[in-house]
Amino acid sequence: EPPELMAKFDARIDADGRIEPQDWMPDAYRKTLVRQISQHAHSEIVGMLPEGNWISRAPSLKRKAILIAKVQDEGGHGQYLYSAAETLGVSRADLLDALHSGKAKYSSIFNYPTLNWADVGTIGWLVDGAAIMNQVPLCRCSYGPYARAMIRVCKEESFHQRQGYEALLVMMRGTEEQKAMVQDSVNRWWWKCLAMFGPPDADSPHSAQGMRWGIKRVSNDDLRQKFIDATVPQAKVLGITLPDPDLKWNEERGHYDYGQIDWDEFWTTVNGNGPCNKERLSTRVKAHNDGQWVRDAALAHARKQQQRAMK
Ligand code: FAQ
Repeated sequence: EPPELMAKFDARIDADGRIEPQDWMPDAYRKTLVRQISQHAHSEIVGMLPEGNWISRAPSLKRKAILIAKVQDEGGHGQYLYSAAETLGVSRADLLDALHSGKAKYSSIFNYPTLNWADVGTIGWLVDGAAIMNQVPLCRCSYGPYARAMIRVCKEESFHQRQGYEALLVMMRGTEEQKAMVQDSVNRWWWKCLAMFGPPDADSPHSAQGMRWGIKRVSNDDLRQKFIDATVPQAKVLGITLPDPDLKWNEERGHYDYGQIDWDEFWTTVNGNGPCNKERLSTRVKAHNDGQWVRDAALAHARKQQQRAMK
């Protein structure tokens, strides 16, 4: 790498400046961003599936309209993120190939099933809640296009989080069966959401470099702790119990202590063997193949427009 360009890049990072697509950047920085942004894009697109399963079974017209809008937003987030990744010189088609062939990662959380209607509320409250906690610092990421995409994404995620929490509040004011459904749902999702923030800092190979480059602003463990501290009071208002006997306020630390996350189960899921990995991937591949005619038609239309403009 040319030393004078490297020095200029380092100085920009040290001054907390932004790197833009036309700027010189070290190869490893580019690769890290392509890895993270594409994994993030894939998560948004695969993340449409668990909740999408409930659109046809939503309990009212209002809930159905909200859920359709929410799932569409996630599709939109995937589009902004693929566009941000393309500014780094990779093609969307190649990124999608990597997803569809099972080579690319996406968030572990989307490999668990949505078993009851409360899961839709819990995903909004906890999964979108965890996503916001992780994404707000990414609005200050050193790579301009990613940081800017995150601003709009975070605004939409806030709506998602509130609609989920509100749906659960309504259920908690309902019948005993409804309350039990919410508790069952939170029991199943709580620990998986804590794992969304990634492995403990000591076992996170990319953290040190990501922090040095200003891609990561807050560590995996610090974000996890912030999420727990913010969520415990919300669980109290809701009237549910978080499924962790070790969850206790620690006066000295000024944070909640919490129990052990099952990292073996996390890695099993990340490595393709969670409860729904195969189903999610095959649904995604089918959706992509079924949409081929739309992409063909859009390209044919664009070609025609271009020919007309040249006449
Ligand atoms: N799942 O060294 P680190 C959403 C992998 S929110 C699967 O700590 P890093 C919204 C990691 O990739 C979810 N894999 O890595 C929504 C790496 O593997 P690699 C998406 C995970 O990058 C809500 C290895 O472990 N959000 O979609 C996970 O510094 C509701 C070592 O880890 C983002 O992607 C995991 N949970 O930190 C949509 C946010 N955690 O690549 C629909 C952007 C770690 O070496 C419905 N990403 N791994 O093979 C990030 O902030 C970071 O990439 C982290 C991981 C924090 C996820």
